[in-house]
Amino acid sequence: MKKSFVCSGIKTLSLLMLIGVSIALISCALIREAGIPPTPSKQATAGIGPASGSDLSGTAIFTQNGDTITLVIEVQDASPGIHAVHIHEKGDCSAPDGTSAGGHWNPTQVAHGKWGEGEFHLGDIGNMIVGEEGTGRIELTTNLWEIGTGSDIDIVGRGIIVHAGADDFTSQPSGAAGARIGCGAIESDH
Ligand SMILES: [Cu+2]
Ligand SMILES: [Zn+2]
Repeated sequence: MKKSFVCSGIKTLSLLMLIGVSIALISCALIREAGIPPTPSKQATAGIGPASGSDLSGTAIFTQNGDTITLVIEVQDASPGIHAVHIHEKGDCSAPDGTSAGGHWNPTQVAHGKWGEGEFHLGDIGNMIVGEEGTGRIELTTNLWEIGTGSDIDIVGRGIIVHAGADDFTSQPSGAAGARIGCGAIESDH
């Protein structure tokens, strides 16, 4: 009687230990999975050069994580003030005034507007403030674009345009932002 009681105790203890070890192993696996930061799956960049006689230069970097793309645009040697920034149809900066980049990139065929409010072009990035030192930065995170998929909402092959003036977000078709003082073609990084 005593022996079998001890044996059943050991059996129960073994079972509990097995369950405990299993829980610990599963927990470790789950923690490890959750702890891995998502690696950037795709990136695209545009080197922004001067247009319409400006001295402006800069970069636009698109980085994708999962379904989300973060765009960071930085410019130097720009005139102080508010400058509209858009994605235009074509990654063609061959014209000195940047007009070769075409109109606003508008794959969803809606009215020009302000990003995130009502109707807006997928290229309507917004206004960038440039300080006295001539530098400006604008950041945007979205799941409305794709990188390198060849779809209608793929930003690769499009153009980044920086304007002389501010976007009023209402004038059609492009916000009355004035001359094009910066231009860059968006290219996929491999
Ligand atoms: Cu524009
Ligand atoms: Zn627009």
